[in-house]
Amino acid sequence: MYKLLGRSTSGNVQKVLFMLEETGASYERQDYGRQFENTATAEYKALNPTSKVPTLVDGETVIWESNTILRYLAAKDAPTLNGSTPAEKTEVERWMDFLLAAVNPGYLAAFKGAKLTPEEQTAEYKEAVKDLAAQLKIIDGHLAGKSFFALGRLTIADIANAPILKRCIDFKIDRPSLPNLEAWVAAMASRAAFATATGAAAPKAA
Ligand SMILES: N[C@@H](CCC(=O)N[C@@H](CS)C(=O)NCC(=O)O)C(=O)O
Repeated sequence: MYKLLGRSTSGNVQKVLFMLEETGASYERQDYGRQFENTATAEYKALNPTSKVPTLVDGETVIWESNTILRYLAAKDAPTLNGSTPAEKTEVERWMDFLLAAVNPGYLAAFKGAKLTPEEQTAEYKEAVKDLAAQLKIIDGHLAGKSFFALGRLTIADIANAPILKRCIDFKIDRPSLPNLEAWVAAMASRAAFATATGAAAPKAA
């Protein structure tokens, strides 16, 4: 039985929940982070020195960094959720790295700035949102004619990106039309595992 430490409202915890729900793994989640004020303790830091969530405990093995957790769970429980050859793996994992390196800075800025009035928005905030829109446009172009990020099937690239990109398209920000990305988000949101992971009801099939 896996032990997942992290509050269910965290996008990075939701990635891991989505994965665990998709594979049907046996797990329990415990509330850690933010309002629970329990990640700065020596006990938690011994597991995860960053004091962030999520942390996954699998017996003696402790893993932090949500994308690393996804790679671990795929390798252990569901190898088809990653590529099988080194080349295939790059097709999957580049989109996980792109999420962290290219999307995340603008995502965090938009997330933190969501409650700002137009007068309160700084030039730095506007620049970050503009950059986020540019990164989302790249993803939209990649997803043209595709149902999944890579290999024509569900992989950890979709699982890592879904909770965060759903939030990105829901932000009330200035952005171009992103029809391929929106269709992909709708398809991810219709999966029971995603709905359970994010606490949202899955939209009824049309
Ligand atoms: N790169 C890390 C980021 C982890 C992270 O920033 N987690 C946030 C929640 S999404 C956090 O721990 N925030 C502080 C808290 O909840 O106490 C990962 O992907 O696991």
